[in-house]
Amino acid sequence: MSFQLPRNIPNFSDGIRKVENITWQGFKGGSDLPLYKDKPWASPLRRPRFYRRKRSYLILLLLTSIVLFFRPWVTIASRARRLQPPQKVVYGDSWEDRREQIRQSFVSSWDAYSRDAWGMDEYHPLTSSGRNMVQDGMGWIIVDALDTLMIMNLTTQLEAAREWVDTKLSYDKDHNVNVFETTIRMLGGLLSAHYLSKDDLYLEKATDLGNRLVGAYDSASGIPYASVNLQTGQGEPSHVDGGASSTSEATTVQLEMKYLSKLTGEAIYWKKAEKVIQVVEGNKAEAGLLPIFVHPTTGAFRGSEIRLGSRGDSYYEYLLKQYLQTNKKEIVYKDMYAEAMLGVRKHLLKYSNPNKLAFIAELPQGIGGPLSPKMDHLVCFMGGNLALGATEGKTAVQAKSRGWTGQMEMDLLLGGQITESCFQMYNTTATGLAPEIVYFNMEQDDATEDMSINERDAHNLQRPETIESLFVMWRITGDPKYREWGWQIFQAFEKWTKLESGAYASVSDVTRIPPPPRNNMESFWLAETLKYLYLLFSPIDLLPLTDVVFNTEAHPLPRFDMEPLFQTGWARKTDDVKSTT
Ligand code: DMJ
Repeated sequence: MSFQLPRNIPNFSDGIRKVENITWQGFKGGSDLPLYKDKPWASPLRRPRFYRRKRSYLILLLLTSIVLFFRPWVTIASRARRLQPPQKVVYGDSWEDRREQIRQSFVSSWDAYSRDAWGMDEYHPLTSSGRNMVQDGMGWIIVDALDTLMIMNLTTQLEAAREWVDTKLSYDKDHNVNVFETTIRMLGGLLSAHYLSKDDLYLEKATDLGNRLVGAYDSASGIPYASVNLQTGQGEPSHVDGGASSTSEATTVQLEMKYLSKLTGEAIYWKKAEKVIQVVEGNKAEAGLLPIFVHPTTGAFRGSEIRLGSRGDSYYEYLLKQYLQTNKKEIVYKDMYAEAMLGVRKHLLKYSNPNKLAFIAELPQGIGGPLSPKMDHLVCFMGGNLALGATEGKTAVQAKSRGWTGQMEMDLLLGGQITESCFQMYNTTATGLAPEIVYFNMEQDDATEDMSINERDAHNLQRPETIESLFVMWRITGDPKYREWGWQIFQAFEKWTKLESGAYASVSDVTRIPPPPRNNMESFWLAETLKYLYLLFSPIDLLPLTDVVFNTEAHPLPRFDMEPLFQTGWARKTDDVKSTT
């Protein structure tokens, strides 16, 4: 079968030639970022290479002798190693070769899934089996991967996937599903597939699903319940957390619902989604930083815990992206985003010791309470998000030519710093894979490690956030170090998460060699991690950041004009906006 490429998807081979001819004036070597971190051996404080090598041999000899002598008593004191320079780059693989290797990893993952668990919602690669979340499945893996199949031009695989969607996929299930996950993965996946292919099948399925999801918003406040029954449309409060919904879940459905309105001309999805932001904004959270639970009945926050990791993260992503989605007309979201980023700087941004890595900490008891130096890998989307907020999708060179402010410069710089810290979450472990959570060292002590890992947090689910930031930073700055870092991470995935069967699996401990595999492959491995890796090595005019917004599951959706169908249906009461300064 064939599908039509949208106008921004160029002929691949042409595109590759184009990107390799581009000269990134003003960004050679990332001159905006600290040199010693980019190129550890280029610092003027370092001694010449020959001396370093000799000294290294001596140190190695000494350490080997000590270890051999004391071996029975040696224990591993820390689970994260010292900061390392990025691994030596092996030249010879062109960007195009690397992109093809990433495509082959996708094919291998997809073939294994197709062989072992075709059509099932979960894939268990160790037992070569799968499981459905609802009877006969809801397309969890297939629908989430449709647009990656298109972007990678995998037409045979896409044909089978489309056939499954056409003949097997039904959302008419008497079953409760998570509203957020179903929206970002299924609705987002179908809408993106429609955007890229213009195939009406995907829009029909998306509209059917959207109609089943809207019932979730019929709460007293308009905040969606955590779950909804797909057959009855009845919302269901969370069974834990006092029935409260996650803040990030309630506020990360807007891009999908609004685009569905745009495509169908039906305002209902738009209004339901928009109302959620109006309600949370009405709580006037200090410094624009929202507690991580919100009650669907009252619309009030539950508790005071603040973080940009789980349950908080994508609220901040969708503020910015809602502003971008409707061609920068909805200033209300830009204002809220700017306020929140000031709040992040004032209350959450810290630098570790000894290497001053930037990280975004947590406030378990809210503003004014003690700070926790914990950072989820989930927070790593913030590197790219800050850069995207600074240039609004343009390259930094383009953005700096007009209306560039000090704040934008600072946000771009911070985006680079957070991305680097996230890269170090990979670069400092034995496997080169990041754990789920790290704790940064804020003490002024003699510690040699900037971060440590608790045993319970040492797993890796093949999450995308760091790769996502590397992709956005590369697109915006043109600094090739982001591609090199992405390549290093990809090689660690190849080395430690690929099974003999060709499948890829999560691992349970990134500090162990070899890391024990887990019997799971998340759908976002195909939908996000491999897609962002592929785009990192693709031409920059493939899905330009000036034309699309990626939803939080990496499904590209177009930017569009609201008029004449829709308008922002609410306004902030500016008098009430709390200052963060
Ligand atoms: C994905 O479902 C989305 O990226 C979401 O925003 C966060 N969690 C996973 C990936 O880690």
